[in-house]
Amino acid sequence: MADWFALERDIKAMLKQPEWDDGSIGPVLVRLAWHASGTYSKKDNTGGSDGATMRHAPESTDGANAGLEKARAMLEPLKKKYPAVSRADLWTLAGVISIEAMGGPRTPWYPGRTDKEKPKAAEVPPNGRLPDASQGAPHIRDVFYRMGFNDRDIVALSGAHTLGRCHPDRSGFSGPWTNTPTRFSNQYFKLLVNEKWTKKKWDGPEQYEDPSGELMMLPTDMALMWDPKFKAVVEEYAEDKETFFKDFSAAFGKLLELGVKRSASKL
Ligand code: HIF
Repeated sequence: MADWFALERDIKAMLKQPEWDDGSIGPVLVRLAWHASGTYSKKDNTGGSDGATMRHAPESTDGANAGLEKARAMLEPLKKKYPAVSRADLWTLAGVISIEAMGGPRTPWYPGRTDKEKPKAAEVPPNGRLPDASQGAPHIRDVFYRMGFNDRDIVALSGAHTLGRCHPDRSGFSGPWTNTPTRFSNQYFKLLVNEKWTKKKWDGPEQYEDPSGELMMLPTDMALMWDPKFKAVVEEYAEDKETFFKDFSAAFGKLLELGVKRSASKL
C-alpha cells in the first residue's frame, strides 16, 4: 500500500520553486494532469490518463504537449520514492494537489491507474486530440463533447487558465492570463468580463491583451465571450466564486477519470 498522505505532503512541498516562472510548478503540473486526460474519446473509449502514455510516441511528440517533458521529469523522484504508485496516478494526483495548494477546491480523485510500459500502437492516442488555441467555439465543443463534457463543464474547466502562463518556446503564445498565476480563483472570468481585450500587435500567433499589455487571452478564451451560451456561464462564474469552485471540482474530477480502467482488486 502506498502512503498517500506522505505522497501528498511531498508533492505539496515541491511546488514552490523560486526560479520557475512565477515561483510555483503548480500550473505546469495542472497542465500535465489535464493533457494526460484530455486525449480521451468516448467514441471508442481510447485515450485518457490511464497508462501514462504521454511518455511514448506519438503522444510524446504532440506539439500540444511541448514543455510537459519538464513536468514529467520533475515528478520522477517521487516515482522512485513511491514505486507502488503508477505514473498515471502520480501525474493526475499532482494536478489535484496543486489546485488545492494554490487555493482551489479539492477535486475528487481516485487511485488505481496502471502504467503501460510497452503499449501497443492502438493504446497510445493519436496526436491532434488536444485543443488548438487558435480556433473558436465549434472546435472547443468538438473536442470537449468528444470527452463527454457539456457547455457548462467547458466553461467551468476553462477557469483553470487563471493559473500559469503561455511560453513562446512551448506554444508560441506569450504571457499569463491573470496577475495571480499561482492563485486559483475566479479571476479569469472577472477579467474576461471586465477588461477590454484587443488583438495584440506582434509577430506571434493571434492572441489578445488587456490595456496594460501584460495579461493575455487565447482565441479559445475569447470564444467563451463571443458565444452567447458560453458567455452566460462566464458571467455567472465572474459573480459567483462558490458555484464556480463546485462546478470546476466536479468537471476536473470527471476529466481525470476519463478512460480509467480499474480491476476490482485495485480499489
Ligand atoms: Fe490550457 N493552455 N488550454 N487548460 N493550460 C496553456 C497553458 C495552461 C488550451 C491552451 C493552452 C485547459 C484548456 C485549454 C492550463 C490548464 C488548462 C497554454 C500555454 C495553451 C496554448 C502552454 C505554454 O505555452 O506553456 C486550450 C486551447 C484549451 C481548451 C479551451 C483546461 C481548462 C482551462 C482544461 C485546463 O485545465 C494551465 C494550468 C496552463 C499553464 C501551464 C504553465 O506552464 O503555466
